[in-house]
Amino acid sequence: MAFDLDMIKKVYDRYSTRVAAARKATGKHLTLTEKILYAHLSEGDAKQAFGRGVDYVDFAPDRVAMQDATAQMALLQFMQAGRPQVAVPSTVHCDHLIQAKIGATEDLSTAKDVNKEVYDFLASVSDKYGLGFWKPGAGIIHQVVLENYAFPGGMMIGTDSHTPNAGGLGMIAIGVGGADACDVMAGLPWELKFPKLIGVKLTGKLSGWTSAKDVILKVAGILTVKGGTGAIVEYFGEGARSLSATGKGTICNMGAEIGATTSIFGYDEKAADYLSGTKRADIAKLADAVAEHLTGDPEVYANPEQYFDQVIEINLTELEPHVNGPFTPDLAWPISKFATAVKENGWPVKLEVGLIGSCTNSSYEDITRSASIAKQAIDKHLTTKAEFTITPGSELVRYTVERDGYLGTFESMGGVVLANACGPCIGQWARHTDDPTRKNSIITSFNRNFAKRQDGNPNTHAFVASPEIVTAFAIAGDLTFNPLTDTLTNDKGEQVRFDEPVGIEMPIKGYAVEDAGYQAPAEDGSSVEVKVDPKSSRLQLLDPFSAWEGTDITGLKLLIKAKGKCTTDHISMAGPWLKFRGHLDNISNNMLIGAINYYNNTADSVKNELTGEYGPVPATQRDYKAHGIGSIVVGDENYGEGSSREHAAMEPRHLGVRAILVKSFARIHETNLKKQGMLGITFADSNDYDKIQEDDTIDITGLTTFAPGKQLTVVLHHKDGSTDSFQVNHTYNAQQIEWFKAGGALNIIRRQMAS
Ligand code: MIC
Ligand code: SF4
Repeated sequence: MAFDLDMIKKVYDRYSTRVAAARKATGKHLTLTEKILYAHLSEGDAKQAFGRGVDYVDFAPDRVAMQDATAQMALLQFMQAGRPQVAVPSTVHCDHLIQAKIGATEDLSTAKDVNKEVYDFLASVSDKYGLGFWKPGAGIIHQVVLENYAFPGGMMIGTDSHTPNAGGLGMIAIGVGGADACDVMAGLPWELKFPKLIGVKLTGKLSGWTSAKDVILKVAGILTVKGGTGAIVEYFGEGARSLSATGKGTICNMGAEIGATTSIFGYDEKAADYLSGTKRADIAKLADAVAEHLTGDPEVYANPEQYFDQVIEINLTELEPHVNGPFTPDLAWPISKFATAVKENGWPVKLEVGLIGSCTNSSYEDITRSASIAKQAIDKHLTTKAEFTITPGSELVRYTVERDGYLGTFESMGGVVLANACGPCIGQWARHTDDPTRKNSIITSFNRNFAKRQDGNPNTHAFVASPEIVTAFAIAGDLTFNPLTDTLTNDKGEQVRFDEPVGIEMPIKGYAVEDAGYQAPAEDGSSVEVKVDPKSSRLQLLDPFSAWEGTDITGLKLLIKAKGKCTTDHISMAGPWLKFRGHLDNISNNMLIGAINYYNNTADSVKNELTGEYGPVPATQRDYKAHGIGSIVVGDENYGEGSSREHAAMEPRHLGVRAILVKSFARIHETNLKKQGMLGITFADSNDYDKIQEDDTIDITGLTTFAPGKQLTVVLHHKDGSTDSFQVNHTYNAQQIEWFKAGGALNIIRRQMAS
C-alpha cells in the first residue's frame, strides 16, 4: 500500500517551473487551484494553456481511484484498451456492494458470499493490471484515499462523485465516469473544461455545536445544487486554517452536492498534522519544502474579488448548525428555524432513524463528537427514541474508535455498528419498517437525500446534518427538538439538556489497525487470468457500440419527457440494482424507471408509440430497439445530477436511445454521455421544452456539419401534421465530435492501441 514518495517528489519538482511560467504568462498572482492545475497540465498543453480563457485542457493526473460499483464498468472498458498494466497508480475499493441488515460482522460475511463473483473479478483484474485492491471491509473509497493516497498539491480522478473528499488534504480530486478513468489508466491525457473559480473565505472559528459539516450545508443553501457547476471551490482564510483536515474533507466531499467540479483547501498545519498522524510525515516534509506553491498567493486572498469569479464569505463564529432537506441537499435550515419549518410544511415530526458515518462524516473527530452526545444520553438517563446506526468510513478509524471505547458508547445508547461501507447511504439498507406507505422521517450525516435514495421508499423524508446533531436527534426521536436550547424528559421524569459536543481531532494514542484490508498486485501480472462466465447475471464483457451512420438522425420517438429533478438515481437507480453494475444488459432494465413522465406525472409509465399502450420505460425502449427505431429522452434542468455512474449514459446508449435533450446537464453526466458516443444537447431557448408533445416524431439535423460551437436543429413532427423546429446547443469540442462519430471514445482508443 506504500504511497509513492518518488512520484510525489516528481510532482513537486514541477511546481516551481510551472508556477513561475504561469505567473509570467498571465502576469497575475495565482490561486491555489490554478497552481495545481498548471502543475498537472499534460506536456502537450503546458506551453499554451496558462490563463483562464482557455476551453478544454489536457491534464495528467497522478492517481486513479475506483469503487467497486463503478470499477466493474471502468475495468471492463480498460480490458478492451489493450494495455498490459495501468499507466498511473490506481486502486479499487470494495465498499458499495455491502448491504446493511443486521450488523458489521454478519453483513460483511453475507456480502463476501453474495458478491463473490464480482469481488473475484475485481481482485484478479487488479492483480493482472497492477492496481492496488482494497478488500470488502477495508472501508469507503474516499476515507481510505484520504488516509493513504491523498497528498497536498496532487491531482487525482476517481470514479465516484465524492472523490473531491481528498481536497481536505489539498489535492485536486475530481469525480469522473469509468471511461475517463480508463483513458488515464491507459496513459492518455485527461481532458477537462477549464473551470471557473469560486472563492469561499472563512473567518472566525467554529465552536459549540457547529461543525465543518455546517459550512457545506450553508454553502449548499447559498449556491444550490447547480451553483457550483463548472467551478472549483477554493476555501481560504483564518477560519479555513482552523479546521481539521478531516473536517475539510467533509466540506470538499459534499461540494459534489452543489455540482462543483471539486473543492479544495490549501496545505497548512492541520494537513501536516494529519499526514504525520497517518504515518506520512515524509510527505509533510516534502510538502513543507514547496509550501508556498501549495496555497494561493497572499495577494489573491487579500483581494479575492479580483481573482475569483465569485466570492462567498462565511463567519464560522456566527454559523449555526444546519439541517438540510428533505429530498434535496440544498434546502438549508439553520437549526433555530428548523422546528418551525417542520411544522409549517407538515413533515413527519417523529424521527424514526438517525444514521451517522459514510464517506462524508466518519472521521475520528466526527465519531468522538457524536460519542460525547451518546455518552450524555447514558449519563443523563435518556432512552434513545429512534433507531441509530453508525457506518465507519474505514477499518483504520473503526479499529481505533473501538479501541478507544467509542463504539461501546454507541452500543450502550442503542446504536448498531454497520460494516465499513456505503450501506444505507446508497440504498444498501434492508430497513425494517412496519408500513412503507406511511410518511416518515430519517436524518443522516451523509451527503445526498434524494427521494428513495436510502431505503427505496418515496414516503421517506430524509434530512442531512452533522453527526453530532444526528445523534442528538436520534436520542430525542423528534424533529422539532433543538438540542442547543430544548430539554428532554429522562427516564426519571427530569428535564435534562445536552451539553455541547466535544471531540478530539486525532487519536491521542495514534491510529491503529490489525488488518487494513489491502492487497498488492502481482509484480508481473501477465499470467493472471481474468475469468468472466458468459452465463453470469452480474458480469458481461462489453461489445463495442456502433459508429454514427454519417447522416442526420431522423424518425425518433419520444421515449420520455422527464419532469423536474432527474438525477442519476432516477436514471439508473442504485440499491437493489447495484448488483448488475458489471452487466450492461441486465442493469439496463432500470433505465429511467425513477423519472417522472411529464404527461401522466407517473414514474416508469410511458406511451409506446407503436402500440399506443403505456408501459415501463425499459420495456418500451426495448420494443423500439427491436423494431430498429431510435428514440430521444427530453429532460429538465441539471439533468444527471449526483453520481458519476456512467451506467446512466451507457444504458440509453445500449438500448438505442439516440439523443438526450435537456435544459441543462450536470457535468459528469454530460461527459459520460459524450464518452459513450451519445448525443447530449440543450435547448437554446428552454421554453422549447414546452413544444415537445407526447406523440411527436423527432429529427435532429445539422449532424453532417457537426462542429464546435455550431448549433444543431431539432424538428418536431406533431401528430396533427404540423411541425415545429428550434435550435439546440451542444458543448462538444473537436475531439468529442470524433467520439460521437466513432460511436464512443473507447472505439478510438482501441484503434490507437491496435495500430
Ligand atoms: C453515490 O453516492 O451516489 C455513489 C453511489 O457513490 C455514486 C457512485 C455510483 O453510483 O456507483 C457517486 O456518487 O458517484
Ligand atoms: Fe458511498 Fe455514500 Fe459516500 Fe457515495 S456518498 S461513496 S454511496 S458513502
